[in-house]
Amino acid sequence: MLIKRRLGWELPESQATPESVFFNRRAFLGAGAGLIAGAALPQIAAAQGTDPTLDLYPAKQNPAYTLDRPVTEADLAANYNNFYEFGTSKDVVGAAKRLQPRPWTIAIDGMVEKPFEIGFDDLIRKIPLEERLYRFRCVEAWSMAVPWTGFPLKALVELAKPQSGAKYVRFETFMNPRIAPGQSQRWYPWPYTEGLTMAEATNELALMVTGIYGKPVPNQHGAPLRLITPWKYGFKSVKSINKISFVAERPKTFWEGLQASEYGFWANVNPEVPHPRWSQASEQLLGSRDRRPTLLFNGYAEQVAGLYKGLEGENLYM
Ligand SMILES: Nc1nc2c(c(=O)[nH]1)N[C@H]1C(S)=C(S)[C@@H](COP(=O)(O)O)O[C@H]1N2
Ligand SMILES: [Mo]
Repeated sequence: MLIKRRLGWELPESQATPESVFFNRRAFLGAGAGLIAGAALPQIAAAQGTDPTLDLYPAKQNPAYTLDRPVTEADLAANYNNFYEFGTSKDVVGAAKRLQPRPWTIAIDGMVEKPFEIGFDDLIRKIPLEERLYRFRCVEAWSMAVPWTGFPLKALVELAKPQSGAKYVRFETFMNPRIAPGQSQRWYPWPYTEGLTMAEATNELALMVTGIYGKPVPNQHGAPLRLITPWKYGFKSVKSINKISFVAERPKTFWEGLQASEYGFWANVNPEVPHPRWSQASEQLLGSRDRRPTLLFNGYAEQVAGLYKGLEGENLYM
């Protein structure tokens, strides 16, 4: 049980990992419990049926990301969700219990040096985790502020080794109507897909999330792996990802497929550009009477405004 089993499709670590990431990881393990304990703990956890990544939490907080508002209560965030695979109400906790986040394999394909699949529990140990406090703004004009745990998407892009022709990253959620009843509703363009330009994907803010409030991410928040792009409306932050593709053409996203006149590819937060059916000027903080003015790029203009130079002709804010 303590011997790490390597499945046929798994690359030896030194092959799959760029050197910088590989050496970071060794430094990371060396600083922590040590190589032997670091490798054994998850195996024991898996055998006991507990989450095999518990030993990675809580991760060290990155002090570069600070908030201008209180952190939303964990219970509130965990009980007010959008996860259409499990229903269109905000109360999906019960239905989402059917999601099985183990075993979980992520396919990396498209325009990469060599497509591969990787188990989530292997992936999470290839890149050091950190905690970040981010604002989060849903297109429906409510917002929250939460501590996410994860790693920069940029590190995963480096691991994937995209070819120069790759211009976009496309993310896909699992597809299984037997566990996700919403996926039986044929008028939705399942599976849920999202996309970013390469420049967006390699921006320091784009985070692959594995945890929230210092623990592995629970099902309703998108276990075991989701995206968080805090300068964009929440629907870009696709949950329960099992495929990441590097492509030349701009991917058609789930919400665009459903209603292109209301939900576009870019979806950058902008208080001055209303949704066709409501204003985006202010937002309701979850769990508070406080309505706040919405901030351009959700307050992250300094980090991301430069990504959109020369794209002024596009529908950047819906
Ligand atoms: N697969 C999937 N991802 C999704 C959604 C969804 O319905 N399915 N909803 C999106 C929307 S609209 C929002 S606001 C956020 C909500 O994330 P949270 O429930 O963790 O707060 O998830 C996004 N990611
Ligand atoms: Mo949303």
